[in-house]
Amino acid sequence: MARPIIGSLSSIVLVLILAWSIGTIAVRGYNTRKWTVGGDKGWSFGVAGWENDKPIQAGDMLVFKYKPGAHNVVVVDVVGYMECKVPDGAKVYSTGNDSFEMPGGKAYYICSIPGHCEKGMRIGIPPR
Ligand SMILES: *[C@@H]1O[C@H](CO)[C@@H](O)[C@H](O)[C@H]1NC(C)=O
Ligand SMILES: [Cu+2]
Repeated sequence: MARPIIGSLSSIVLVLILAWSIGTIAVRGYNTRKWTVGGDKGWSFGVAGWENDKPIQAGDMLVFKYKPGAHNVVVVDVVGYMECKVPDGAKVYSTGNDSFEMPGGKAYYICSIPGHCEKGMRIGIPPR
């Protein structure tokens, strides 16, 4: 017995929607990248500027790697970045392997251990 036409059509539509979803996820996964901040040196003194020539985009992951206890990571705003100031109540990440997904706008990260931000432990992305 032949299947009703309506049933076949909805099956085809379902398959198309599935294919589109898988394709979209695959393309997104392909386009997003994982960046180890500072490259081989990791999150360390003088890392500021590392970001300047990197095509980091929204959705990419930023991974901060460092020896736990030696440094930390705090998400700040542009003032915090420029003046090396940590906002009250800001969350301090300190596992030594802290990941952040790049938001759509600008993102700023500093190390809040006294003196470290001034010694180049700050990045602003995208740089321009
Ligand atoms: C760092 O964290 C990521 C996920 O957050 C994990 O996949 C990876 O194994 C971790 N690496 C180390 C060295 O702990
Ligand atoms: Cu530090």
